Amino acid sequence: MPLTQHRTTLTQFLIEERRRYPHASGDFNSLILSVALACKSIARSVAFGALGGVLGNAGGAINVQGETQKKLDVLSNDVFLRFNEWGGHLAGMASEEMEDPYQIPDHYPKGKYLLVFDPLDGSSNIDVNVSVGSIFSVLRAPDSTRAATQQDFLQPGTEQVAAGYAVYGPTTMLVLTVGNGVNGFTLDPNLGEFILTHPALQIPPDTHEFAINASNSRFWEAPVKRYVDECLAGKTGPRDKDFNMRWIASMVAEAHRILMRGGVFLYPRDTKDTSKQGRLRLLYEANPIGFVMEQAGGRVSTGRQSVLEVRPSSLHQRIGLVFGSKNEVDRIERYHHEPQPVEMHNPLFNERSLFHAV
Ligand code: AFP
Repeated sequence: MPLTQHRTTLTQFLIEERRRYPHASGDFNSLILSVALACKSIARSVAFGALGGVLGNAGGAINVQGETQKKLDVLSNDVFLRFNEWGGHLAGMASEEMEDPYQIPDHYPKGKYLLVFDPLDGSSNIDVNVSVGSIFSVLRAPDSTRAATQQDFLQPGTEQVAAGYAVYGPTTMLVLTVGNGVNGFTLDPNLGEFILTHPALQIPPDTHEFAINASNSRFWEAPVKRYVDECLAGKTGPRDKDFNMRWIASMVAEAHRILMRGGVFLYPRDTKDTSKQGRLRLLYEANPIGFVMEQAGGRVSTGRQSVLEVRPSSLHQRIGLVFGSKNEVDRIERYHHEPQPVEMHNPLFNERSLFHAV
């Protein structure tokens, strides 16, 4: 990039956004920049791969020639903690990698926000060099004068003040919403700066591309099976158009593709493990990705309702997740609300009556 060609950096973007809030203290911007710095550090570790002296997803920390090597997701969690604990903007942090919320050390000031994150999503892809990412969400702390409790984090996604992800792919990108649309920044490795390259991202409302792990099809509920079957029927079925299928098993990479060109992602609750309401986590996967999707004109649903309206009951709660092009998510929700075909049970095994309807 010629020196004379001006490009907006993430710092400039945040300062110009802040001018819309004259009374803003600047704490929020500092927090986002600390998160961005953590993502840059993780991007470097991911890029070095096996050369960097850390493990991918193989096993836990191991001792190699006296050196304790950490799994990259554990290391990424440490990076998020170290880069964000000192700034005085947080009352606490919560992560997929930590059972309980992280308490800000007493020698650092506490602040008015909560940071929730999945430090390395898709980590099972690390060893095979497939794109992975970090996901983050910013909430307001109910009381910034004390350490955050688990309850403080249990806020619906509508309460998020910012959210986004970094995707570590052919390029490293940071995608961010602060509640005023969605903007994409590409890391310039020469400058070490995130540069605004994708302003005001919008998801096309329609698509011909869906993403689901089809190996779970025997566990799907009827509305999901109906939706996928209609996509597979293509021009010969009720959708009257052919569809393409994708599955990267790295949600951040799927979300980024959908943000760039449309599509729909489904990881619905299913009957594979009825003790879980889905595979993906509500607080640090579904809510931040959902906030980005909705800010870009897309939608995010449990299949039955907006994910962002769900009041979390626990820090690591799982949830069924459908997001992407608005008209497809609307259709999937509609299928869940239509009367389901009643499976007449054999009266011999009914619990309550001979004509028990499902
Ligand atoms: P990992 O972080 O354990 O690799 O899981 C990734 C993920 O949470 C999400 O990013 C993928 O969309 C989904 O799981 C893949 O799940 P399957 O392995 O069941 O397809």
